Amino acid sequence: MNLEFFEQVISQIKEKMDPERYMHTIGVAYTSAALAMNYHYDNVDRAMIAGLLHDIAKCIPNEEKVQICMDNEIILSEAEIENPSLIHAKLGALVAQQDFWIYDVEILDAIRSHTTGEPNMKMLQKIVFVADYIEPNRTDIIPNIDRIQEMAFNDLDLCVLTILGNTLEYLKTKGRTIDPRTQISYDFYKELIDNRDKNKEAK
Ligand code: DGI
Ligand code: FE
Ligand code: FE
Repeated sequence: MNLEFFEQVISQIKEKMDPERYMHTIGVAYTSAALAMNYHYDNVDRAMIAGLLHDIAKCIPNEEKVQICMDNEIILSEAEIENPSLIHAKLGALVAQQDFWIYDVEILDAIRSHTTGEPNMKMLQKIVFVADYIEPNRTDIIPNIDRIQEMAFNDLDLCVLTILGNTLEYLKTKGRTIDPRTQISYDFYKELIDNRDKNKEAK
């Protein structure tokens, strides 16, 4: 572990974030590390860094988020224009590069996909996506969180599907716009789990 780099990242995120977001970030970092060890992901440090930086763009005011994307020729989807808070995922990948010199594609992809998910995610993307939802400092009230935390360590794909399903359900009850990426990710993992179950039955 490059301790100096970790300490630098931690002190910078603490400066950029409000205390609640900072607590959540530390929670996502250690939960990502725990999941990485659980699934024998080859690089626990990488998981920690991805967890530490996943919400790095969250505390940038929305108008500024849009402006920075325009300045950097980052194309925004309709859903992002309607809900600028969604932008923090792709913008986070840019900030990680520009301010933290992170060029590791696995880390950048994990930051980029952490809010909506993505079909066929790589291990680190799934780890950060799940850690973001289950980390113990989250103040949102999540139904059945104990069961989802347990599932995270036993069946990562099913856990991704469960989280996407809960998110869609939540967005529907709140009447919020659904980003097509969230729906596409759900459909992908639904089919994956359905096929897996069918194959199990056939055996
Ligand atoms: O940044 P965090 O709060 O830690 O977590 P996050 O990046 O997963 O963002 C959570 C919010 O994102 C949550 O309120 C649900 C919302 N979200 C996820 N998918 C969609 C979405 N919001 C809209 N409008 N549409 C989506 O498809
Ligand atoms: Fe986020
Ligand atoms: Fe988060």
